[in-house]
Amino acid sequence: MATASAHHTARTQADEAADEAARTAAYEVVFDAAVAADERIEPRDWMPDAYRSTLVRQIAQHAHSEIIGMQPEANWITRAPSLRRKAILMAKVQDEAGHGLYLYSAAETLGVSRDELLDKLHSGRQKYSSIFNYPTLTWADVGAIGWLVDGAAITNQVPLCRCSYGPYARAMIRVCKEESFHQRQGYELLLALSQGTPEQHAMAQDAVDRWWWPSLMMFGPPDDESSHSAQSMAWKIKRHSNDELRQRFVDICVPQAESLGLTLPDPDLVWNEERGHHDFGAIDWTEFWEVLKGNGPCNDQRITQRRRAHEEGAWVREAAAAYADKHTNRAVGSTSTTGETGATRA
Ligand code: BYC
Repeated sequence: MATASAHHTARTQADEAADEAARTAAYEVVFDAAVAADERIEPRDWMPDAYRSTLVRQIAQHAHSEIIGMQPEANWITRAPSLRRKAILMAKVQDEAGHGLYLYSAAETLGVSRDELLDKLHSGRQKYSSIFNYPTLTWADVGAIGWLVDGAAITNQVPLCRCSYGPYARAMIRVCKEESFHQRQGYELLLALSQGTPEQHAMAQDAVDRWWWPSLMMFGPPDDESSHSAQSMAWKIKRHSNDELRQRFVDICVPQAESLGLTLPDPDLVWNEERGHHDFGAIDWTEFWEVLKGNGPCNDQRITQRRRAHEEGAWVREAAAAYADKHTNRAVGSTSTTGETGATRA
């Protein structure tokens, strides 16, 4: 009897495994067809584990970049040269916090919590954009960040509005609108400096000299060294390769630099009639990989400040949780008299 029962159990397990494999294969067909038809994948849809983990990696990295990206510019809020500039800069830095929130929320739809993601950022297990490891040395850096860094971000993010994952694509629509506003304020700030005194012009040029190459690195490694691009493009998470977007950005910036009266720091930058694009000089990829390894000028400072902000914000999170508990308890307590469920009331 015992042997027959064990045999039966083994057969049942094998059957279940076969059923599971058949179900997964069927789900996969539906998923592939949705991606091929440019339909959106939504949180409750079946998706391959690797698709989910790629999205968590990219969206988390993006969210972390937004909140770490607040630091270099916040550095200038107290020293903005006028009330108008200060108000604009404060609004911009707050927008970046908002972008972080949209993105953490998009990541949460994939089954990870914000706490878990922040923990990974703080312990160095997840990345943020290389660009935010450079210092903001002068007021003109605020303009260069707006023009170049937000400009690069828009170039990268507009195609993400068509990303196959619905919540990420929808978050990008609003982010891109706000980023274009940021880009224009940076351009306007740099224009004012460029057309100002010789010292102001020199300050604007110096900022562009320092931010140009790191901005080109924001698009990620060259295509032949980009480990995730091929799969992410097949899944329509990414719509263009790193090099394609970098080229698009260079082509956009050249005429804008001319209008600004500033020079892009690349002697090899030249229009190539045959390609219909600008050729540009070699990027120092050693510098990029060093920054990713934690050896950029501000890596330690950025992560130390982020951890401190998180610790100092603990009381806010605790207060919010205590308030939510109180609210829920009150709602549950009132169930007996109203007949409503606590969950509905909360
Ligand atoms: N920095 O296979 P690849 C903003 C990593 S914030 C650091 O090409 P993928 C703003 C990459 O993660 C803008 N790491 O990767 C905020 C991978 O390593 P792992 C932030 C980089 O994902 C405040 C390895 O290199 N924007 O706008 O296919 C103020 C190989 O790369 C970087 C986004 O996050 C980098 N630059 O493509 C102002 C956009 N590049 O993960 C402005 C969303 C690459 O295997 N993200 N790596 O350890 C993306 O579009 C893509 O993730 C990337 C990289 C194009 C960045």
